[in-house]
Amino acid sequence: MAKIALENWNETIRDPKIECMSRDEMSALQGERLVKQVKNVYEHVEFYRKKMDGLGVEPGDIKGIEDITKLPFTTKEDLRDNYPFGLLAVPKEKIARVQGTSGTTGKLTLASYTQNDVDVWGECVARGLTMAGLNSSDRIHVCYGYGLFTGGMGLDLGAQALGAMAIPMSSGNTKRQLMCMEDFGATAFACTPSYALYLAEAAQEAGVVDRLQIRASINGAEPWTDEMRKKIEDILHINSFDIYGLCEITGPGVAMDCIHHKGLHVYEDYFYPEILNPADQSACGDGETGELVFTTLAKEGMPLLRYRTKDLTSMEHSICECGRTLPRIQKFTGRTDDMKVIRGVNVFPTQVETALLSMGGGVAPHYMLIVDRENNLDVLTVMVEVDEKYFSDEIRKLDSLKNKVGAVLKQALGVSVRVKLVEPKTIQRSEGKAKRVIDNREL
Ligand code: DLL
Repeated sequence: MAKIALENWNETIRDPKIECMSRDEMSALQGERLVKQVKNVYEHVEFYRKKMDGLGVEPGDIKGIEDITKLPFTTKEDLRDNYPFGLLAVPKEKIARVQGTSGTTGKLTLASYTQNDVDVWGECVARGLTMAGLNSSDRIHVCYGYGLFTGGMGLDLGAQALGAMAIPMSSGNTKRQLMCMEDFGATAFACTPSYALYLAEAAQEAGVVDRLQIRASINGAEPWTDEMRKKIEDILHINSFDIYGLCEITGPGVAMDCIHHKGLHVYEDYFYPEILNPADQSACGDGETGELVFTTLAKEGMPLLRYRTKDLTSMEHSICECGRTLPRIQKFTGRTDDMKVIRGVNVFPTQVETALLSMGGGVAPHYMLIVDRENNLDVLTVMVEVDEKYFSDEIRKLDSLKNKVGAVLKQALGVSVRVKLVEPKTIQRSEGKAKRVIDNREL
């Protein structure tokens, strides 16, 4: 438990050449990488060749980063249509790792990485860890889930690239997390911000805060506020940092905030960011909110052109007090779709619908998701209408149906759900776009 001294913050830039590069030099580097990448995907990915042909754009038309607007967009639906390996730009034998996240229906969104992509990913996370004041002598307790989700593996790769010790705890079992944190002398930890606050309060309640050596926490994968950051910092006497990323682009390590907390620095040498007006895809100026769109400039396995993240934010290009010239994206104000992040897991209402329909009766596909935060942890309640045919006064039958729905939804979403069965025709029908989610968390 010792906050990192502020006078050291100017030493927390891992790659000053890149992170403090002048705008002209950065644009030249991005342009060079984009030209190569476009030629690469045109030659190796049928999907992009067709899309570019459809727009009448040839690789030769892309001469610099300013030509990016000539290129086609890629959406999560395109990934689904080409699932699992249709967007590879290399033979499958060259893929060293796959990672995944929820798709809009039953299938995952899958991303494939070559060994070089994995190394770049680790390097980007290591830049973030360095930005948080960590170095090779740190012991980083990772309580993000390990598995297809990129959280555990991403932070682990970052610790490895930094030369630090990774403690691969994965998620769950708070008591054990605290015990290991203390016993192993962890100096930093990484998890979702809501779990970080939960852990912090559990440490406080158990009276172990003073026995911990934690100096920093790295938190992301879901939206959170500055107030929440300050709460975590105050309880544990540490500095907490926001880390952003998405599986399709690389996982955590696309952007991270520095000690000044004036937005998250984007590693734009690898991931070129655009902020576009969702209505007409025109470019937003600095400070204007729009959809964040990324082009992977050097990815080999599954490169993506102008990938529409559906995350809403604004960007700032002014030089940060930390000296970095990397642009900063602000905390997210929402999404253009109805995806919710619940305990770090992306949940789409359409997944609920697909799962309910797969049950082959018992419930009607009329449902509502209600998200609350209890004791700093997200709770998802799904209200489901019971099918008229099945509606019965027998509590035993309804209880068994409720348990079945709960199990099916947990399986489909990857998070536990509270199920509330309601009578037929009680969930409000809408004439326009159905409102399927009520989010009571104040984010
Ligand atoms: O959540 C990667 C990650 C892991 C980031 C660990 C940070 C830490 P996905 O599962 O693909 O990847 O979900 C990506 O989660 O489009 C955002 O909507 C949301 N998200 C991720 N980081 C943040 C953040 C990982 N710092 C989706 N703030 C993204 C707000 C975030 N939302």
